[in-house]
Order: sequence, then structure tokens, then C-alpha cells
Amino acid sequence: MAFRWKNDLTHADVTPRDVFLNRRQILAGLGAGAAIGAGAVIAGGMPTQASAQQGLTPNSLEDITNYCNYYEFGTSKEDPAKHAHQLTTAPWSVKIDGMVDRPGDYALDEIMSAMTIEERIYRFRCVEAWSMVVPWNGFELADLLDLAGVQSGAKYVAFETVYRPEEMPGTRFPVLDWPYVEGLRLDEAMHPLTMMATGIYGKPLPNQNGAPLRLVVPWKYGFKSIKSVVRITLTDTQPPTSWNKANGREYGFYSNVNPEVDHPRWSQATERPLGGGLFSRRKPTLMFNGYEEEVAGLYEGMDLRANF
Ligand SMILES: Nc1nc2c(c(=O)[nH]1)N[C@H]1C(S)=C(S)[C@@H](COP(=O)(O)O)O[C@H]1N2
Ligand SMILES: [Mo]
Repeated sequence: MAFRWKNDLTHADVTPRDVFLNRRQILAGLGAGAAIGAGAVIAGGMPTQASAQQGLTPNSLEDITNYCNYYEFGTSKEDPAKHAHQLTTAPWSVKIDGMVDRPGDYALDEIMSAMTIEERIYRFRCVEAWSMVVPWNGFELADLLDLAGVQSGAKYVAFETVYRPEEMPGTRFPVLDWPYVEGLRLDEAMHPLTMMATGIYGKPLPNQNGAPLRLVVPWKYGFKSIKSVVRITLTDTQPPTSWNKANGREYGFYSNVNPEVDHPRWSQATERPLGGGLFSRRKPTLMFNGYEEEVAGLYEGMDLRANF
């Protein structure tokens, strides 16, 4: 909870709130609060919206306001914002099972009352080579795993997204093998940078962002950050992951952000920051998405090309 990392991001680096929200077209859904909050990103008493928006070209803003990946609601970037309101997020519980001392269905309320919610401003890099900076609210996954009591033989953590065809129109199509599943090595899961997010900008997570509880692993490609988690399983074998099952040649288990290892169909050396408009300058992608100092040790001695 008191973990300090080389945090070089402030609210000035946060993808402007209106950009972030607009891209999901949820301003209407959130009502006046979002609209009022749009220009009100304050850090240390100083309005930073102006600096955060430098370089924005409003005419191309529209192109990036619909970017969202939540395939259970459809594969186009606008689908999740259109359909995710159908998801019932309360009541919610997370089954924690496998190699834990206290397996069970943990009610979200129960989890929340045991956790300290803090804000973490993280870079977020999609494997498709767009990126943003998000002020998440949430808690360290390690704290939740401690609540359940990880047993000594456990080596991996498997995650599962809720699967409700009646609320998730995208699951009618066999794009992925539903439910969406993900996994981390235990040391990755226990790393203090790894969090479970419950909010953005101090407000509950919008459904299309993975309400009410989603994983955030800032040094890995975005698809590792599985949304709307209903099950967490401790295991001693590497769990299957949705994108790896769909295309193992293109999406590895680790999927650490790495500018030196290209996707078979495109370069990962640079990225397009969201919010900069169509003609925004690409910027270099950072090793481990800028968290090299904190996480490189997890992969010491590993061939990152073989273990992509
Ligand atoms: N269940 C589920 N989780 C998911 C996805 C998905 O389709 N289904 N998409 C992933 C991908 S590819 C990305 S880039 C991020 C996007 O998160 P955001 O929409 O909050 O930016 O969610 C990830 N988590
Ligand atoms: Mo992604």
C-alpha cells in the first residue's frame, strides 16, 4: 500500500479526462458530473488541464474517442460504450479458489472494506500500439491474495471475466473462447505495481472499463489487464490465456511491453498516445512500458524474445 515507485507521472500526464471519457461515449451515461469534471484535473492546487491538452487537435479527437476493447460487448471500438451498460455489476462477488487457505466467494463489499483504495497514475499500452495515461483507483492485488492466503506451492494466478451471454452481445460471436481468461506468474501478481482497479478519476469504473473490478498490470500489454473479474484461481501450472489460445504465435503468456520485440504484423517500437489527434506524433515505447527499474528483476536471465 505504501509502495513507492519511480513515479514520473503527475496529473499533467493523465490522458485528459474528457478525452478518456469521450472515447467511450459515456459522458451522457455519467451525467453532469463528468461534464463538469472535464476541465477540472487539479494537482497541487494548480489546474493542469491546459498542459495535459497541449498538442490536442480537436477535429481528430473524434477518431480516438471510441477506442475501447471489451470484446464481450463487440469488437469495434465503440461497441463497449454502446452495450456495456447492460452488464449488472451489483451485487458482485469474486470466487477465489485453488491453492489458497481461505477459498470462497468474496463479496465485493467485503473486499472493499478490507482494502485501502489509492490512486495510481499509470501508463497503459495496448498491444495495438496506442497508449494513454490513466489515474486508476484501486488496491494492490497482493493485498487481496493475502486475504485469501496463498499456499506455498502456488506458482501462477488465473483470472476469469464474468460470462453472461444475455448481457454481453459480443459473446454470441466466437471471436475468443469465452469466458475471457488471463494469467500471471505469482511473483508478477504479488508485485506492488500490480493492482485491482475499482475506479478512474475517483469515480467507480465505467462498465466498459471493466466494472466493478479489473486487473491492471502497467508493464504488460493492455489485454493482460482483464476486466470484470469474477474468479481468481491460484495454481501450480501456467494457466491458459484467451489471446494466447486465439493466436499463440502473436500473443505470448508474458506479453511484457517491449519495444525490441515486434508483433509479427507490426512494430512495437513506437506508440500513438490517445488524445493527440489523428496526426499526433508517435512516441517511442519504453521497455516494460517505463517500469523497467521496478520489474526487470522478475525476468532476470530470461530470453524475452522466446518468452514474449
Ligand atoms: N474481459 C476482457 N478484458 C479485457 C479485454 C476484453 O476484450 N475482455 N480487452 C483487453 C484489451 S485488448 C485492452 S487494451 C484493455 C482495454 O482497457 P480499457 O478499455 O479500460 O482502456 O482491456 C483488456 N481487458
Ligand atoms: Mo489491447
